[in-house]
Amino acid sequence: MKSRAAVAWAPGKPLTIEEVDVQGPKAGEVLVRIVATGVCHTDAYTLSGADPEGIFPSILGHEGAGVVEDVGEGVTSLKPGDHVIPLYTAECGKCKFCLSGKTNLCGAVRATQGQGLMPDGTSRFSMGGKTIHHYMGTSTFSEYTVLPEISLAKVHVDAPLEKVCLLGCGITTGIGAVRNTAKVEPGSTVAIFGLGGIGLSCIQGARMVGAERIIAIDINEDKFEMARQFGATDCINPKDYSDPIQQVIVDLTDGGVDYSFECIGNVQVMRQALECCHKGWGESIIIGVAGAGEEISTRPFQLVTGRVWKGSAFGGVKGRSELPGYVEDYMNGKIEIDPFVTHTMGLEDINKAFDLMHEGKSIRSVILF
Ligand code: NAD
Ligand code: AHE
Ligand code: ZN
Repeated sequence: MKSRAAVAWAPGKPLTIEEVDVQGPKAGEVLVRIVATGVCHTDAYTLSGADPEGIFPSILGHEGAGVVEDVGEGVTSLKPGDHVIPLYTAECGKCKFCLSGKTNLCGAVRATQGQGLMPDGTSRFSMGGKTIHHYMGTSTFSEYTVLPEISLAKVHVDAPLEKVCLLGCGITTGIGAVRNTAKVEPGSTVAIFGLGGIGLSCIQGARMVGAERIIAIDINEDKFEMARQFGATDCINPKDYSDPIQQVIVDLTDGGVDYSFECIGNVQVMRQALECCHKGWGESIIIGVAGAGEEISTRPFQLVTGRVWKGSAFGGVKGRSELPGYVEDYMNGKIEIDPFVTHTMGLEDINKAFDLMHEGKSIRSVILF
């Protein structure tokens, strides 16, 4: 079949809207009509050429929601008409990772996913006979996309897809990093570096779990108003200080924070986030994604004296079993999504969504098909 899609032909080049060919679902696969998709900074990161797994041409997008159109042989858990959120972190329920009880990372399809291919090693997308690669196993910048059954969470049919698409990445990642990865306790002091969709979701999560002091840090002060609305108690612009920002935060908090979150993808800020943690117990969670070749560093003494460095992917959330609950929490008012949607547009304007992100003017642009 034909599908309208935004194709990334080369790093650093704008996406172009094309009519691509999409092959129907093979065994264990599902054809989904995407209704809405957010644009996450990770899409921009891969488009920039900094992602070692970036492949071109490809169809980016990993924060979508849609409706099942068709299922391949052997698919039992989904049927046409079901409402779904694509998962870049699959959940097979059977692999070593899924059975470990220690991680949400699943090993079943991750290798081929990273090569821009379906689990059988081929792509369902092409144009004029030329292969176009999948991205993060989701490719939500196409009206029709094909995913493994284990990469789809079935969600409540009444949930507004143009909102809950953001649970496919940003909002779940931030809330999950606070609740699952850091396990922030009531009364804690936290610092959140970077106030985009991910950082604001960490703030939302921190307020949900009863953090007492929530310090929000960004170099774009336009982000502070929304940070305060979500529960930030202090908003700090590092540019206002001559001292290193980690020292400023240590001084403000009687020795450092209990938990910090890096939501930017900047390795210097990752160091600051670790070093603003309290001696003896402070934990810093890396969420931001850094470019190929970049490395983190600190004095080992920071860890010897009890600070802990961790990372979080999709907030430690197991998509098939836990994401339907996030959708219901949105529907019953426990999770806020609406204020994150600062812009909506059609697929033809998708490059504008990237411009708004780079200009620091949007939190999330949602593309409506
Ligand atoms: P965004 O562009 O919307 O927000 C980033 C924010 O960081 C902006 O407000 C920007 O002003 C701020 N910032 C930039 N440089 C800064 C600095 N030096 N000091 C303080 N603030 C600074 O991005 P987003 O969509 O929220 O994504 C944030 C990061 O999280 C990206 O690296 C993205 O790839 C990553 N991410 C990771 C996961 C995961 O599962 N680990 C999931 C989603 C996104
Ligand atoms: N391809 C990159 C890795 C990018 C990365 O870390 N991705 C996050 C999700 S970002 C969503 O916006 C993630 O889930 N990582 C775990 C995984 O299995 O990819 C690179 O550097 O190679
Ligand atoms: Zn994302």
